[in-house]
Amino acid sequence: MNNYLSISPQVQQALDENLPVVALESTIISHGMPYPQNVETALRVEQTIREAGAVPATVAIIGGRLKAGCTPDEIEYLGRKGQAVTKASRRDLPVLVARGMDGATTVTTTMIIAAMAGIRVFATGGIGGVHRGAETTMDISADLEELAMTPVMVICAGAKSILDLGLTLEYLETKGVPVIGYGTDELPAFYTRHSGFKVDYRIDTPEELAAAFRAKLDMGLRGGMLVTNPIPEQYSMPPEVINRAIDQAIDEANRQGIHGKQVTPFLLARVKDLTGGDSLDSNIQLVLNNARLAALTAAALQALK
Ligand code: PSU
Ligand code: MN
Repeated sequence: MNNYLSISPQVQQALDENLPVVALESTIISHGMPYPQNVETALRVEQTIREAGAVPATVAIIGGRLKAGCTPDEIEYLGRKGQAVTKASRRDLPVLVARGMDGATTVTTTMIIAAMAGIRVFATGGIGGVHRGAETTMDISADLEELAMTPVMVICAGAKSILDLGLTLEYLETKGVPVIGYGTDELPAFYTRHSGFKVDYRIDTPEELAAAFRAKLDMGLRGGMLVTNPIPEQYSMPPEVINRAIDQAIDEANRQGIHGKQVTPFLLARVKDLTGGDSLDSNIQLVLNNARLAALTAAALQALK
């Protein structure tokens, strides 16, 4: 525990009673979706986790405090402020905290704060990874480094093909991060169930996900585990539609010289606009799907203690 962490009373109680807790990120709220769908979705995701028998802990930085568990008012605040909230990765924490600022947590910082609070399972939409063209830009998300060092299981819907999925898998292999397909042998590509790339292992039950992660923790192996859960078939998008939008968004980003931490939010917003909101519906559904799996997995992990 440290002086900068604030665990909400509900989350603290759940941790004290060894109840399952699922962490959620806040960059998906501020930078990943438009208002008001972002706030509606964040609250629905929390409700889905409760219905599946776990306690949600939305993570954010508010007034310089690292929050494990946000109130609905805090979620509303982050959602309204949107891109005006600092997107906070690992390197942003020292100054944001010292200055008492707000920050929306990415996968990286959500993992950091979840681990500080003793939360082991985290659900989100998509992770950052190795960007296309990284051989010249060196744009590789800090999320991959965090997965290599922080003991939190991240349940996502794979990665968007705004990234180079093949290089992202290579990087995770180098860093020793297990990549699991939930009910699939193939890495899902966020909006679609297929990418053409194989995952390391297919696992079909929350109990086996929990057992694998428990074994990793017990062996003292550093780092997390990446679980990729394909979007439900009925919400998946035609690959040509989504890939055309992604190619155009990347082209625009290159022409406009977008770089650094702006790249991912720029691409997410452009893809959403170019697909006329269809991608937002898919995005919402896959997050709900990941939240359910995370709640069941967190419960299975508690049962092993
Ligand atoms: N990918 C998505 N949706 C998101 C993000 C990524 O499909 O909301 C967010 C997450 O918070 C992720 C972050 O951790 O973007 C990665 O940013 P970067 O690529 O700058 O590391
Ligand atoms: Mn980047």
